[in-house]
Amino acid sequence: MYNRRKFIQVSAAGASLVALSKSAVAKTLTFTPASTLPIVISTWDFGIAANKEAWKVLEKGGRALDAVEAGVRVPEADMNNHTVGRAGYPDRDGHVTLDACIMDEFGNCGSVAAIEDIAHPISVARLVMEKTPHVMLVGDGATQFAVEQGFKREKLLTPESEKAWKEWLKTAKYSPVINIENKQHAPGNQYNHDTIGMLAIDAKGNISGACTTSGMAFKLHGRVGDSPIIGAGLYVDNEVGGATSTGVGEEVIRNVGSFLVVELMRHGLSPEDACKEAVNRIIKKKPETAKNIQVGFLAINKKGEYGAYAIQEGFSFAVCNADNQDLLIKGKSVY
Ligand code: SD4
Repeated sequence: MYNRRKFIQVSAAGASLVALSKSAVAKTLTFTPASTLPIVISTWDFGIAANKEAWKVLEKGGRALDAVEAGVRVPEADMNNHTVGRAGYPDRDGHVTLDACIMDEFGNCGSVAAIEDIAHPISVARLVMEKTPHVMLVGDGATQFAVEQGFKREKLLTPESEKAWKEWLKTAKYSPVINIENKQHAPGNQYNHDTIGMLAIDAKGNISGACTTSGMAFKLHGRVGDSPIIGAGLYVDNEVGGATSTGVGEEVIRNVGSFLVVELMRHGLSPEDACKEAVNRIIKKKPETAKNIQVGFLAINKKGEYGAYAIQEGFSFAVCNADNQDLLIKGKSVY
């Protein structure tokens, strides 16, 4: 999939002269040129198609919230994407359980976790935000709410996903072993990457974000990753910027990753440096674990400057604005 795309390496355009008044959290600071607004960015190469859908909203002067919802619905519907939405790989018991969250410029947020039988969890998350006094609904309650809101209830396990799961069952030990998914399948491979995290700034300068996934393939039933957790898989502060993550969610949750990235930007770091610092925090806390897993962060600040950083090579992100709707950028990484 990646070979079809021509990656564009972002240059670290010299050292920034910004001096941090707080602690010196990053040794080398990088600078990302400000982009034209509106803008939408998202994780992985399928982010290009998702961004284009979001762009239809943004170019007409629409709201970033509407753009990110429309954008991430594209991979949610994609029958070739086995890590997001309706064609996602199931858990160890053969259930497709989906996680998603959304956040707007006012700090409103909504989330669903381990929802089953509903193809567009991001839209359910938006309705949790807009129509309930809650932030998060999980499992059967989330499905019940979705059905009450008029969503179609349908079995999501596709024949292809079922085949992959049955294949996995041949060798998998049916017992909870830490990170067994990663021992069986290298981090960032086709089983375990491709969560979409999307961040947009509209023409009014307002920021929103969305994140949606089927989580780690063949996870324990009931496992929830970082993607639906506000502050872990996604965080937006309209004064500062937004961040989202992809990869092994447990490590992102432990470090409240996306919130951390936004707070680092608040204290003056560029988006790339903030992502790098969050990645380094994960590595520092669990160096042995981190060597063998993938986590990537993607961030944008209020000016439209963007950046990303990952533990392992192979992370990419898509950028779309008036100048270019097709940009795919190779994320920098520690290893
Ligand atoms: C999770 N973060 O459920 C998600 C999975 C993912 O790239 O992003 N994979 O932990």
